[in-house]
Amino acid sequence: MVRTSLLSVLLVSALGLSACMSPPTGLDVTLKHPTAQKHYQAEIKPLDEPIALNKLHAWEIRLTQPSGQPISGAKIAVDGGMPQHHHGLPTQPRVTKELGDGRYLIEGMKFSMSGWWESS
Ligand SMILES: [Cu+2]
Repeated sequence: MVRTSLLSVLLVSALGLSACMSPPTGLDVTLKHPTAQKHYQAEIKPLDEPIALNKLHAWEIRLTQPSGQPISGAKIAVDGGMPQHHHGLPTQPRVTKELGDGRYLIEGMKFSMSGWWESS
């Protein structure tokens, strides 16, 4: 099982950030990180942009060795939530397809509000 370090996604909808809390400054919102044990690199990207609130959408994750060699046959668990609200993802996204070249399709992702989301 591959566990990536936390990837932060800042979702700013047309409504702007919800008034309750603003995200911390200096947040790393790059979508490419080493995995927790630093054995692999993980890069995620949404397949539909801009990301719509409260709509299911898909992401792609690409796993490589530090050398750039793609990794096939990985088991990937998707989890996440909003650190400032102490709630998780509203859905249980999962990898549904291996796309080749180290890429995997993640379906069932949904953000229920704008703000700071983290996935691991
Ligand atoms: Cu929230």
